[in-house]
Amino acid sequence: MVRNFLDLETSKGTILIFILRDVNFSCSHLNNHPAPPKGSLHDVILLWERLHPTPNQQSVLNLLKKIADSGYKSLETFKIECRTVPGVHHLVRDIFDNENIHLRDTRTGRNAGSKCDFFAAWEALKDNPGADINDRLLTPYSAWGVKAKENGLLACGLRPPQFLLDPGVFISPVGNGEELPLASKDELPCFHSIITPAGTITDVHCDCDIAASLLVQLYGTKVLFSWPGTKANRDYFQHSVGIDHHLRLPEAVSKMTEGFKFTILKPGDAVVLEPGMIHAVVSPENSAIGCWEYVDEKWFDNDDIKEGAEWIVNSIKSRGPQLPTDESKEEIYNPLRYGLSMWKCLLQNLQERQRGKYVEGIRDFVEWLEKELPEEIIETGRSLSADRVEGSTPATAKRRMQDNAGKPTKRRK
Ligand SMILES: O=C(O)CCC(=O)C(=O)O
Repeated sequence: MVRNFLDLETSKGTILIFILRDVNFSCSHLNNHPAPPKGSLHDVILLWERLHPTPNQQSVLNLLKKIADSGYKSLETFKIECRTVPGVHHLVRDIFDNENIHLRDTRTGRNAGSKCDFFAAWEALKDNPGADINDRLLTPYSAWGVKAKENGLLACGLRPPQFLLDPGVFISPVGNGEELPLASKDELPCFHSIITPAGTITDVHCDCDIAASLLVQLYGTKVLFSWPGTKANRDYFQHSVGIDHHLRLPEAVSKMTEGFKFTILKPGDAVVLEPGMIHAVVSPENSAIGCWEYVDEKWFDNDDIKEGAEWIVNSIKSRGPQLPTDESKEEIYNPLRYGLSMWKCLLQNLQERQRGKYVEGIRDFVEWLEKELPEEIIETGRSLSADRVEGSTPATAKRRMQDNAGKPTKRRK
């Protein structure tokens, strides 16, 4: 089946096949087409069997087969609306329009590589998913923190679901744990993507215990393994906090059974990663997922956020001065510092709009967390990338995002 951007640009017939086979975004010009079949675990296994049989690929293949035999539950997914179906050409433009993207060797987890390295392996695996990734010329790299730009994914007019546009929700305008000063709070929300070649397996990790992500599958297939941050799961996961490559996926699936979900994501599927959700993602084929990061005042209807924050603060502190080898002090606190900045922005918004219900609870939480984090972490913040969201303007950003969905985007010269 055709799924590359060169073919897309040279054959109208190919474009039609691509849309029918791969896409189930809710797009105005696609409304008359029947929904494509939902991806099954059987399809995922077939895709995975095509990969070069490294020990890691074999262990995930065995895991997929075990899950197929034992049955599984999935997270709730919903559709995201867009004006134009995202294609590889949007991803390519975003990759080149971002000066700094983060590239990670999918075999070692090391941050390294160039855009050339990324595309060499991406193209090789598209043509031949079974290519031997031990060949140094096709080491696969995943690209993450790739911000949507005007001629890239922003041109697709992806419409966030209504609940994200509520005034009690704050969507980060920076993404990826970057520094988020209060002065940036009215900038346009950031949508950024993670682009992974076939065979990518992430660590079992938790993005943030005090903020959520809304993930939107953009291209290809990804499979999400997830666990809620319950006491039992956290007790098990605690020793992996801040340590990359610590907990193996098969071990996590067999040991953390509480609330385990296995979710196959096809283009157009969206899913919420709740605060504190432990997860891992595997990519059976070249694929991309996009993300909005946010906080929501309604979480203060119960104590979960405070409890999650206490748990992670205590987990970090229990390590004493001896931090895990692959995280610096800044890095291990970064998700908390970043989440805290989002809560401060939301608090400011709520105060400006005189929405009183949750203000006191959020203010107490912010003050408490500020005392818990080392001073230098709060003061300096760590900037992971120099690139900022393009086209950001003050004040009406969120409303504009809603208004603009469905309208043509001005092209950049
Ligand atoms: O898309 C992927 O491969 C990884 C996504 C992920 O783990 C995340 O968004 O935290």
